Amino acid sequence: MTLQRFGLFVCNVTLFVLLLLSVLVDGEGQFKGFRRFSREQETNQRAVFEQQWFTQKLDHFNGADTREWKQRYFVNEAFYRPGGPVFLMIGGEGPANPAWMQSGTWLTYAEKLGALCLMLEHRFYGGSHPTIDLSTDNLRFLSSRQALADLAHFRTVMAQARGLTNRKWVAFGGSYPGSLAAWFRLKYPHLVHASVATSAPVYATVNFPEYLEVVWRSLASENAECPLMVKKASDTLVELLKDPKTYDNITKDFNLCSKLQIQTEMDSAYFLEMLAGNFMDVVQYNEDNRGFEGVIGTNITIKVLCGIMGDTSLGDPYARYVAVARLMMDTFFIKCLDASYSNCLRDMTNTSWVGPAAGGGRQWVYQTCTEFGFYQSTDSPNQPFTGFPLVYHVKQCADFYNVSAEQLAEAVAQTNEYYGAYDIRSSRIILPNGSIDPWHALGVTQDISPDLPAVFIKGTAHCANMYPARSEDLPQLALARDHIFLLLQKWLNQ
Ligand SMILES: *[C@@H]1O[C@H](CO)[C@@H](O)[C@H](O)[C@H]1NC(C)=O
Ligand SMILES: *[C@@H]1O[C@H](CO)[C@@H](O)[C@H](O)[C@H]1NC(C)=O
Ligand SMILES: *[C@@H]1O[C@H](CO)[C@@H](O)[C@H](O)[C@H]1NC(C)=O
Ligand SMILES: *[C@@H]1O[C@H](CO)[C@@H](O)[C@H](O)[C@H]1NC(C)=O
Ligand SMILES: CC(=O)N[C@H]1CO[C@H](CO)[C@@H](O)[C@@H]1O
Repeated sequence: MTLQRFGLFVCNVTLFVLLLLSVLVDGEGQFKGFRRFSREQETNQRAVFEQQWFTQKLDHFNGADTREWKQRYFVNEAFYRPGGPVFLMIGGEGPANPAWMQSGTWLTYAEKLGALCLMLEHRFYGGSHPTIDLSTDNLRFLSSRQALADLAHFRTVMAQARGLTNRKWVAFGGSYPGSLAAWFRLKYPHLVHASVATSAPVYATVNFPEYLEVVWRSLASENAECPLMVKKASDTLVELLKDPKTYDNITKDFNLCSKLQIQTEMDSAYFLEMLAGNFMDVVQYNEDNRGFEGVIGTNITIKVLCGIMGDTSLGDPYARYVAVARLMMDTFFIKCLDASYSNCLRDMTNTSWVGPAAGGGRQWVYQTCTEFGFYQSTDSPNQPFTGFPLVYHVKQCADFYNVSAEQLAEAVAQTNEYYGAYDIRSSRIILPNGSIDPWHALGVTQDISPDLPAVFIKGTAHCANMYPARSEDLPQLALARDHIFLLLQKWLNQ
């Protein structure tokens, strides 16, 4: 129940947020999910875009293993003109949201180019269940490599079935699926002609302290005092946590579900990260247009949070920090904050498909422990928060999946070895990034070559260019969308 504002009852929203894929997933399921709204919407949309099911292999890398399962996908043929290209939207770390079959910038491109549009849900998320449960043993079939092989097989079979083998296929994705879009083109160049890899973290790293450095800068771009006030408040809270006599007050201040108990460093780190998560989420998605996905609370922006942090009538910076937490709880209908790491541990180790973290939290954190890291630690001095260092994140891998720090480090190194990290050797991949999105720190921010262009969007957040255009969009965002279109148009003529 922690940050159920994200619809997932998982710990550590921010991890998810991370990529959270924002995209396809209904908000990262986890983070942005706001499932209670999107569910209703999904039902309406399903009437138009029926979910369909595709037979996949459980293990693409073992010819002797013949087990199969059904993967969910969606089709929109409304824009297709015979001879046109095929657009493939890649699902990520949450349920694939059919809202994307109805709106989104990729559809405006599809309309102009006469493209057939497909969206494939990622294995282990949403309704795509390769195994009977989410036991750690079964999760070994969850990886980006298996996901890319799913995409390759789907691409091949769909092309044969629909006579699209000679059409040009273009992959789209944002956040983690953005990385998959780049890697799909990289690893399967014969199957995909071009990719748009939005807000894609292509460099895997166990420790990702730069995330919070960008949060500092993004808050400061609103108002130089703002991150200083956040830091003051966070420091005050850390001091209070040293004295158990303050716990009754803290419990009341933040409306905790039960009296605060700090027995281990994990308990305090979990609580501190949850509160910092309010700022991380808002910065990552500042002023975007996720509302079309059914996401609520998109009017809580950096400006709103910095307004509260600068409002002396609310009391000292700590009192303003409390006000921010209260605003988030009200906005997302959270009755009380569950600050207990042991509850988080209980939820994250529940292996049922209907369990409390099955919306994607258990699966995504598994991927971070076995492929990517991406831990948004407080290990840098140039950021506002204290108290959730790398060890806290690494310990979760052991607690949830029995993955050691050494295994984690080796897995992350292997990911970079396999995909090449920043050194992408490919062509026809567009790499957009937003300057206030903390994820740009792991993305490609400069053209690698004329054929691997970065598209820099000053002042926008995570995946902004993928959402449907609005009249209030920054001019540079509108220009970026046009620029991407022109590149695609050019490449489709090659
Ligand atoms: C708890 O809050 C009350 C009211 O603000 C304050 O008077 C009291 O000193 C606080 N208690 C502790 C232990 O900080
Ligand atoms: C955000 O929108 C909701 C619903 O329209 C409204 O109740 C709330 O006051 C708004 N919050 C802010 C900070 O603008
Ligand atoms: C896992 O979650 C489900 C659904 O909430 C619940 O029924 C089940 O008892 C949980 N399993 C364990 C082992 O806690
Ligand atoms: C955890 O992993 C270690 C080594 O990888 C293994 O020896 C041990 O049996 C595992 N423990 C559990 C509970 O699975
Ligand atoms: C914030 C950031 O890293 N922006 C970069 C995005 O990519 C462009 C290249 O197109 C760079 O100039 C920006 O510095």
